[in-house]
Amino acid sequence: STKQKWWHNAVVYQIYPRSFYDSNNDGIGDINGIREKLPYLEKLGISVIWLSPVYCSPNDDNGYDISDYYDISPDFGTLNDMKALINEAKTHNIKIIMDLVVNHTSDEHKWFIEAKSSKDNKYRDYYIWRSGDKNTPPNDLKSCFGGSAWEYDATTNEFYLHFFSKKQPDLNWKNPQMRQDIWDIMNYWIDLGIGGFRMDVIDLIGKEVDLKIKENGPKLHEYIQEMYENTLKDKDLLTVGECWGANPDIAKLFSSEDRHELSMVFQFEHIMLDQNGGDKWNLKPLDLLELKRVFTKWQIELKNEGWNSLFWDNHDLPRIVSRWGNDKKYRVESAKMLAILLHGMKGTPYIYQGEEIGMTNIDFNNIEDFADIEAINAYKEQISLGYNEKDVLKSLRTKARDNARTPMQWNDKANAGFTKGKPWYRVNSNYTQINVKQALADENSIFYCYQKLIQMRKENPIMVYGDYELLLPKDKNIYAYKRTYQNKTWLIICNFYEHNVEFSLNGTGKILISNYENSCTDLTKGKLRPYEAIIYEWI
Ligand code: TEU
Ligand code: CA
Repeated sequence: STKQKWWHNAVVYQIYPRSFYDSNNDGIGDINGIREKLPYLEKLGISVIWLSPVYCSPNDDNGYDISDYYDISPDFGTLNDMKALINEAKTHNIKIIMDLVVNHTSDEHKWFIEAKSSKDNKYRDYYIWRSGDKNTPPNDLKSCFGGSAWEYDATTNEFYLHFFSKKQPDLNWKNPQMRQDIWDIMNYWIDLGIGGFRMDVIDLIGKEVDLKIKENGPKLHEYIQEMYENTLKDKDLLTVGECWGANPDIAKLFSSEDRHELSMVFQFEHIMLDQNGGDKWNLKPLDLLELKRVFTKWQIELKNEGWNSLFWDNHDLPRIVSRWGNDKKYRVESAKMLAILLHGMKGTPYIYQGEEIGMTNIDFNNIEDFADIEAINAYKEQISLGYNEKDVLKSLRTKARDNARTPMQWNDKANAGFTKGKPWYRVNSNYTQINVKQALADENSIFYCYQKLIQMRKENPIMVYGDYELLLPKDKNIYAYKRTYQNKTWLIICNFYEHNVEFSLNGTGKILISNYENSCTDLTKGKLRPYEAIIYEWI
């Protein structure tokens, strides 16, 4: 029943440009570095690059604080480099989607500089101001990066809102002129030939601060529909909204075709399963039954309406092989298992740079090893609340965003071949074993598993459109599901842990992909080795 779209069988690859590849040896990855690696990405088979922000930015939050949406940060190159990237990528059958960060700007953006200068400046209302006594914020809304969401500004004796750092003031989406300026930015990039947008924390733009509503505010969908009318309409772009507060009903509001909003959203329910409550630093072990429940809910709920995105990793999350795989004894097996488990589902898969070679979390010994504002603020806050430093460092090591942001490991030479200069951030010391050169030379590498999964998706409508059904729902070790389409059935079966397990289904399986040699084909007496994962055609 779904109308087919080009992005239904696409696989997206996320690039965090600062850490991808440095072409001029200043230690910072850049746009020309991405251009050099386009043949590598074409070989992997991806159709889309989601490029984390490359706009001008003072880098309080590594580019998620934008000071000019129309130009490129000198760290990354020039606007001409960017135009060349967009056009060159097309010759490799790759579209570029830009990160659209418009919940907030940098405090160094000209709108904010104007807004701050006086209460009657014409940009004042582009941001959210409230009066209050210098030492008493207007209310107790909190910033995601710790502390109050309100910052006192002495020039005009008022507070402004910032849901992230105080250098990221929130825009006031109630202002129609502000919204028009955002549509102009979007149309500028659309006209330069990009393939779409990833929209940063887009579910925050309908906030009602006096009611303390952050996510999913009353006017959110009205704004998105207005955006569609003014920018996306008739353009056939891929749009994906980052929505930490999404449940399936909300995702359908965003992604049902007849509502004219977005292609899909990123939901984070699975990502929050190894934490207690809303606090990512409060660790708890993953329960596989919960993971099965959450994924299955999303697969079923968006079966006929809306569209799923599928991801384990991004620049805000620890490395999946270290998180829910086994990055020691079974790194290769478990990385492939996680790939097969996710890519077998219905939706558009996203791969985060380095995931395709099984890059791992990094060792952090003390707080000086962290670079990210979120980690540094969380450390200060938790220490000041009296938490034990050992415990604080343990949760940072497990969850810090820095895990994802170490330089891409290209080869076993100095700095993993990322730069000949001094890398802006630490290289993981395991680069001599884990790197692209090694992966390309080994026909059994994680890379070729991803390559094959991407190819299978292009060739098999069942992988794109087949119905999903969970099997063995009570099994605590195995994640198994089937896909059915027209007269075909596929079985995807994964051992999530490091012990051998057995299962009993029926019939015979023809192996389409497996992370082991000689996987069993008699499904009445099934056996799986540590982290074994197989996609079968089910006969
Ligand atoms: O992330 C939104 C967001 O809520 C994250 O800060 C999240 O809470 C945290 O990373 C989980 O650990 C987006 C971007 O992806 C992130 O990089 C930015 O820092 C943030 O927005 C602000 O733009
Ligand atoms: Ca550089």
